[in-house]
Amino acid sequence: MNSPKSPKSPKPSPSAPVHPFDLLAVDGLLTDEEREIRATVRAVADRELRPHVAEWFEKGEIPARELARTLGGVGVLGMHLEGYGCAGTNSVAYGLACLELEAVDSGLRSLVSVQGSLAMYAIWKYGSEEQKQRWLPRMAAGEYIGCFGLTEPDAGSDPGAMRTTARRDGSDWVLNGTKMWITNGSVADVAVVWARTEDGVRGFLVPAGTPGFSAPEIRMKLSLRASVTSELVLEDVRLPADAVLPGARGLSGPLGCLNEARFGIVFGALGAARDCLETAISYARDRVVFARSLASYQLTQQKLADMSVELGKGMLLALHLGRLKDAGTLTPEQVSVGKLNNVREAIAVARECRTILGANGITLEYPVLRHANNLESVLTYEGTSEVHSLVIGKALTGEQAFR
Ligand code: TGC
Ligand code: FAD
Repeated sequence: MNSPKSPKSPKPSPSAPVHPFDLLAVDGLLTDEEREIRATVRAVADRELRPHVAEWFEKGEIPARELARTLGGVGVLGMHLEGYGCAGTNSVAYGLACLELEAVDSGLRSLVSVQGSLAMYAIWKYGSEEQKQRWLPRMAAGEYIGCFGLTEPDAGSDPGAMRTTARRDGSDWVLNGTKMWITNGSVADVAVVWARTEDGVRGFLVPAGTPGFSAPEIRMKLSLRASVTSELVLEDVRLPADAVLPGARGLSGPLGCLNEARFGIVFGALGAARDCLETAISYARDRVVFARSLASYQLTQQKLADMSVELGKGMLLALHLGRLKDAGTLTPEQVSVGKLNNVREAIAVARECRTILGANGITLEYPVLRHANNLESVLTYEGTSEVHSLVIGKALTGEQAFR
């Protein structure tokens, strides 16, 4: 006997897509205040930054002063610091702001990281009360720009090999040396410069315009083009006794600042990845290949699924580290886990998204190759992947393998 035929059901229409960040419902782990801060930064980024960023990148020029004032106006410069005109938010909110800025461009997040987590943090943590009063409120407002000079032409991963010196001459200090790859350098009003002294590594505040100090810009970059990168040249730069940061002695001074900036990158890199993935999903849904939408093919869906999984895992990791930081227990090794993983995955996502966009993916019409190129810098600065692997290796084995 023939079984009755079931009525033919119509082909289901595609269901409403889920945003990759909503797959794991991570938003539910944020407080209302964190979500509000994120929304504010995202709105400003979409209104003031995103429409211009491709042009800035193409020209290799940004209106740094104007941007600093805009970002200072939103309150993101040194936003996780207390007092001195800083917003005093928690670390997760700061991370989310970095994420939204890096969703536009890593170079813009860099401006904020260097200002808030490196230059301002160094003054806030190690400076005298006078230094804090002089610099921090105007840096928080974006009226002054700061930079952080640690790396040298022959000392990057190994800052302990720095050659820049500061020697006493009466009560003055005299600085000589060259710093390299310094974000915000040519536009900075104040440079935090780390130098070797008789007493170990010390930090100095060098105001722009000090005789003997110059900051030539580094051009012809293929990455982080929407960011100012410079050399700092110090030729017999004479500074008064009170230019030294009293609270920092030894390499732990600058390395303590790096923890702050690396933390911002743990979140920030996910912003670049999110922007790439959103672009690729939207492109794949619209693009027709072999008579069907690119999004309907299993190979494409495999790519999108894998990338969404990494994005979700990265976000959970960032949030966990943020909660540890706010509880005051975050260790440098944990920051290394976050920086290593999230930047490595973000650059893999950016490159994979580029394949989905085909030839369109190589243009500035779409953000993906711009993000991928930027992430090459992010992979290198604030400790290369290799350095962070070695930090984790040391924590696991007790053996340092740096030297
Ligand atoms: P080591 O002997 O291990 O340590 C020397 C002293 O520093 C202390 N220390 C730390 N303190 C705070 N935070 C950390 N993460 C620290 N790591 C080490 C350590 O306890 C010791 O203190 P003390 O009191 O005993 O003297 O130092 P090492 O010479 O073996 O180097 C270790 C290594 C390789 C991990 C470190 O040098 C390193 O992190 N290298 C990478 C350099 C780096 O990341 N440079 C970044 C420059 S700034 C930048 O890139 C800005 S990019 C722009 C943007 O952010 O957008
Ligand atoms: P190197 O240290 O020469 O490393 C070269 C390669 O060797 C890397 O792959 C590295 O991982 C590997 N390596 C190093 N040591 C080991 C080891 N022990 N074992 C195995 N492999 C190893 N610096 C600042 O101070 N302030 C800034 O504002 C700043 N902004 C930057 C902006 C941009 C766009 C860029 C690209 C860099 C910036 N930097 C800044 C510099 C950055 O921090 C350094 O580039 C970084 O620390 C690496 O140093 P390096 O380039 O000299 O590479």
